[in-house]
Amino acid sequence: NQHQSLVVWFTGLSGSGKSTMANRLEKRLFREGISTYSLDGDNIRSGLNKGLGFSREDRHENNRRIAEVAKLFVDAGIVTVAAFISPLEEDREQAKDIIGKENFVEVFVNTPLEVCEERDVKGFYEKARKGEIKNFTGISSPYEPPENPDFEIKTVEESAEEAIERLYQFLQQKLKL
Ligand code: GGZ
Repeated sequence: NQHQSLVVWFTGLSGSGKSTMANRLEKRLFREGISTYSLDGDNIRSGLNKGLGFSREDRHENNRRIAEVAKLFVDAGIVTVAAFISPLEEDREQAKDIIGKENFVEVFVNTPLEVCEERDVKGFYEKARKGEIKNFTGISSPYEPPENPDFEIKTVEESAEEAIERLYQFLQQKLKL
């Protein structure tokens, strides 16, 4: 089962649906017998990047280390799924440079701020509005939408199932399946 290894790099606001999409993509790839590994806040910010916060510098360093780790996984032949806000174009460009553009797929999970804030699954937006969380992306810290993402998912317009099927079809060529 020889295929190209790739990093599928999801970017989007907090609560946009990055983790849901990442999980579903992993399941879809598993069905094809493709080994994947997921990098997310749960396994990166709690360990390797413990101690990094949400200042511009810390986010930059967070994103840089994630890209370096993703590169190692790609070297090992694993399809790597990264789900981080990665709010700055410059930092996503750096990730692409570190990983190599031929192995990097940028997926924009495009959910409007109003929708993320309305859903407010974790209550973070409310806290951010009250000033209880500082530098919160979309509220008190910038999010730069990708200008030319490789792939875009508009979660208000299509179901997760449809989006992932479409993404899988798109990745098939890249994976040289
Ligand atoms: C944004 C924050 C913040 C601030 C805590 N700003 O929805 P979540 O909870 O589960 O995902 C968010 C996560 C963002 O971490 P990332 O490593 O993806 O961010 S970045 O790429 O910008 O470095 C959110 C939680 O951490 N969180 N404080 N101030 N999100």
